[in-house]
Amino acid sequence: MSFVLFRLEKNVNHHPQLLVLVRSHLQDRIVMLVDLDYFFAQAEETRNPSIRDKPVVVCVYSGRSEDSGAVSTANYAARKFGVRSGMPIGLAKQKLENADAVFLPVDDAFYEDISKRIMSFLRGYADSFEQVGIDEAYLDVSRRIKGSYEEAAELARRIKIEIVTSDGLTCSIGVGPNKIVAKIASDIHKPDGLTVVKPQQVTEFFSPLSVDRLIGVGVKTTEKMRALGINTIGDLAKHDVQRLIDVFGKKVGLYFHNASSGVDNDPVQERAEAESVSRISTLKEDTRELRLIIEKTDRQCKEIEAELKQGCLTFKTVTIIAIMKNMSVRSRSKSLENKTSSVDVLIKTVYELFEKFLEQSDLEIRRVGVKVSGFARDEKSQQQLTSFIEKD
Ligand code: TTP
Ligand code: MG
Repeated sequence: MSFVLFRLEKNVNHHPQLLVLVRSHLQDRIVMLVDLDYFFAQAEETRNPSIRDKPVVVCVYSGRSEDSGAVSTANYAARKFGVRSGMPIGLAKQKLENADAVFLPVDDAFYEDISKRIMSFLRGYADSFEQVGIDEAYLDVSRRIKGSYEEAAELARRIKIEIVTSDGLTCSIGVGPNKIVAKIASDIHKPDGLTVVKPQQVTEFFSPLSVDRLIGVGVKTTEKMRALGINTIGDLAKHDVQRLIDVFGKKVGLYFHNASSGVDNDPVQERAEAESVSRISTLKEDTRELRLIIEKTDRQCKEIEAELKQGCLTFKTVTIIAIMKNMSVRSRSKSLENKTSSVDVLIKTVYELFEKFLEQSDLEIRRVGVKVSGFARDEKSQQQLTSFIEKD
């Protein structure tokens, strides 16, 4: 079959509809997308339930001045005031003036711990599993539930209950015949949503939705589409595929045509690379002396570098972890301007983070750790759609 597909792809400029037809009949699958609701902010609510009814804004502080930095995410109470991910903290504060809002710094280590636990049991529910972000994963459940959408809905309900029971978090789940349908279904009734779209319902479900709901249709593409008279996914599906190819190129044009028709054969598959690599160890004695800490973390950085080399990975985020004398756990992170694999950059960043951390705390430290994350993906494994479509 792959041979036939290859031949068709080669001739697709002449017969694009053929490829669409072949793709749509390749497989009958049931795919689920599980996305945790307002994840970082909800995680903070579980740690401190007294903030649950207030607007909660989780921020990445740049440290240059008190309010410099950006909103990472906000709970739905804050979103009602117009607060959004990526917004400057100062602007979010203006919007929430007199709203008794809570502003908190991101605590990546805490969220990753929750995420790892949830992802690991989600993986157990899937024939194949693909985590696509800290709070989001696709599950192909076709075999497990023997192709029954009723059973898929039942499984989704069980998963929702399990996540609430284990970690006190709500999520939104979309169920459909492929990843594109599952993703849009999961987004449509947030928070705490469950939306099942059977194959025969896809056209009706997609038609009225705005094109920017499709992955890869950002601000610029939406503008271009509007100029072509395309506003809804239904408009896009009806648009001549050859004209889409003329405007957006072969790959992207075909992707838009297939996606808007609810056709997507992208498999759910485990992503090979780790999300983070870390080392943690106990100091010879409880201390606040930078030199003793750095002696330990320098070694950790070199071990991390060796592990990253094996996987040809570069990293973007550096986190230091300090377990204090009283066993409380603290962490500080820095996002680098550019991805790197340099151990010197790692060592320097860890040094700066600990230097600053020691100024802010007065307890002695018992254990220290270093973690790197935000890895670049191996170019060769990026054969999927997301590698060429617009991200904004
Ligand atoms: P999302 O799932 O996109 O957003 P969310 O979980 O906060 O909200 P929703 O209910 O709409 O799913 O992102 C997951 C986490 O990733 C989010 O909690 C914080 C982080 N994040 C950022 O740090 N910056 C960003 O711009 C976005 C979009 C997310
Ligand atoms: Mg989410």
